[in-house]
Amino acid sequence: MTEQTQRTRVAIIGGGPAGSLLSHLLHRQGVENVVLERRSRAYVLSRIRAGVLEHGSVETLVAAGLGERVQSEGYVHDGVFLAFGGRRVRVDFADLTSRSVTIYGQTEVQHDLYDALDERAGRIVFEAEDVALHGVDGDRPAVTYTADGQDHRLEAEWIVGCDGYHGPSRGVIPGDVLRTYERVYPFGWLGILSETPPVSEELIYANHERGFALCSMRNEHLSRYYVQCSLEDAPDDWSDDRFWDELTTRLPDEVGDQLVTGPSIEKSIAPLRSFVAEPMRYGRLLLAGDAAHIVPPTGAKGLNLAISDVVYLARALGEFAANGSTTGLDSYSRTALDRVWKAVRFSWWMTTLMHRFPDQDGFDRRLQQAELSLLESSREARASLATNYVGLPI
Ligand code: RFL
Ligand code: PHB
Repeated sequence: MTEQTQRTRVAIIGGGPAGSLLSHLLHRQGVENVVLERRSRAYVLSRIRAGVLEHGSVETLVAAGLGERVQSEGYVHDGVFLAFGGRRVRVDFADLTSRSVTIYGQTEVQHDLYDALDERAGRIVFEAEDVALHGVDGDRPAVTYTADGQDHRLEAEWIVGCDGYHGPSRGVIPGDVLRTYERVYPFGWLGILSETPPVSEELIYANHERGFALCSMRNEHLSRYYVQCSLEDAPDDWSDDRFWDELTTRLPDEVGDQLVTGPSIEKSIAPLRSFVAEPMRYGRLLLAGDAAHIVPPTGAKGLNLAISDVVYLARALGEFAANGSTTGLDSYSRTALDRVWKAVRFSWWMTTLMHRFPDQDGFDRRLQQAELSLLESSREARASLATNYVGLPI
């Protein structure tokens, strides 16, 4: 079979939020690019994931001409609640930071990105199989793949790995260069989506002796709830009734009493992990989003980090395309990792504060209670949480 060879400036592996936003931002600067996505469009659009956009993520989408739906259909939230010991503390983002977050599902962000790609007839290859990277340590890197039964070779100036945690990009960085840092948490999150009105207008993060719970939403008719569960559990172990009972138990009575239950329309379990790969550039390969780092969902940072990585990268690649300067590309890894590690710290801290750990003793439990009590009494403690939650500057 003959191989089809094509050239582009930037080859992007992975058409999730990181890859498709990067493609869009490059296109706006006139930088030609091609996205290779392993899955079908319908599959990518059906993945239920993140729900909270930081202030800076919304600004990025708006500045990129992608703001129409997020601004009209997203829900601006000026605070969240922390629940513990049968009571609730509100962290008032508007008062503490003059900023807010927006509830707008990752699925919707992905829809907007694919629609924008269609409009400008951008190049994305869905169901690209056997993607492999070549020559990233030289100046003529290439990606080979199979699509529609045909072998292809895509030559580029730069390759960007936006292929998530399991993608092939990170693996081409030699073992003596790549450093990884990891923490695996001894529990998972069981999440459900249900066509019921959310129990609270704002998110509630609950610390309870039976484990963590989170009340979130997608809109006024669609709720997203999570409970901490064992890693040995399967979604089938959790009937809807068992889920609602457990959630109600873990919430303060005044909230549990208001909970409207109904059949789940999606139910899944996600493990929790912190992971960072350094550096985020090797030769002509750049990594962005989950390909380089994973955070537990407790701080709602995963999608937002993918967006900030891509903002830095689009700037740096735009500069290279305009005048051949590698200044931004040379500092990309350092700049991105500085922000990544702050989000890793915040997500780890929120996770540690809010969950029940299997080996936790009385001392650990008292520390959690002291920290929650501090958040209740100290404006400065709440301000620190709020500053990180609404998002550090990009
Ligand atoms: P994605 O979204 O994983 O996209 C990577 C894309 O690369 C494709 N790919 C390949 N393409 C070509 N060839 C290959 N060999 C490939 N291998 C993989 C994949 O099909 C996919 O389309 O990474 P990206 O773009 O960096 O975006 C990151 C976010 O998706 C991620 O950080 C968040 O969704 C994380 N996350 C959550 N974040 C939150 O802020 N709040 C949440 O509630 C939340 N829930 C979640 C999550 C991530 C989950 N994953 C990854 C299992 C729940 C889950 C289940
Ligand atoms: C969600 O709505 O899916 C969600 C919200 C906040 C989080 C994690 C997930 O911290």
